[in-house]
Amino acid sequence: MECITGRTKTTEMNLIFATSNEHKLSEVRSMLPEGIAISGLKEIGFTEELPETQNTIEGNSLQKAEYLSNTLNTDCFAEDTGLEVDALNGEPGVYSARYAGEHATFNDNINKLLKELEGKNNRKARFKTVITYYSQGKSVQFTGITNGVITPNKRGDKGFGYDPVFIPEGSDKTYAEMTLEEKNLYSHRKKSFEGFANYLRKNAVL
Ligand code: ITT
Repeated sequence: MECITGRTKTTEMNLIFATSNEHKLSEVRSMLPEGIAISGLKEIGFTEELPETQNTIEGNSLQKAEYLSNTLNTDCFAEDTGLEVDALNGEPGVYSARYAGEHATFNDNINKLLKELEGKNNRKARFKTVITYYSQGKSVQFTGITNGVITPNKRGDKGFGYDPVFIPEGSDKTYAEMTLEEKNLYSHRKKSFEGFANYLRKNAVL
């Protein structure tokens, strides 16, 4: 497979992760099994923005992986993540990155979310990550979902995105109050990545 750009003497393989989000990159690096390394878009010198014009998380995940694979003639994986809030009919969902506008910051998006939820009792939400592995013209997807609630105010300064307002089920801390290791005990991204790693193992890629 082309995406596996080479094995070192210790049989480490390198997968291209089609993301320019450095936070996602560090999180995935913290959950990699033995024998696998990843390179982000910056590291391979790819500076173009990947298209994300689909209206589902699955669609955008596939679009990013397929675009990079076809452009560079290489195998790779991509992921798309969204926060689905019950009282907002599943919003911001696929639009999580630009909820408060095209160039919105994490804070802008959180402020908009908290405003939209003002006076609403139902604070249930879930993070959903869909990884697409695009290999030799074929795609396979792995989904990770974590249920939780949206807090009334921001708490914590770790992590990124909506982390300061999301408490996963089973914890009393927001993701932003957790170390990376703690976040990985609950993480939507970790769950989808585990599916991907199992697939690589089963298919004797790892
Ligand atoms: P790439 O497309 O380059 O991978 P992106 O930042 O555009 O990066 P998405 O389209 O998947 O990523 O946008 C998801 C947004 O959802 C992201 O900008 C964050 O605001 C938020 N998000 C994703 N994962 C998150 C997490 O683990 N914790 C909190 N917020 C998260």
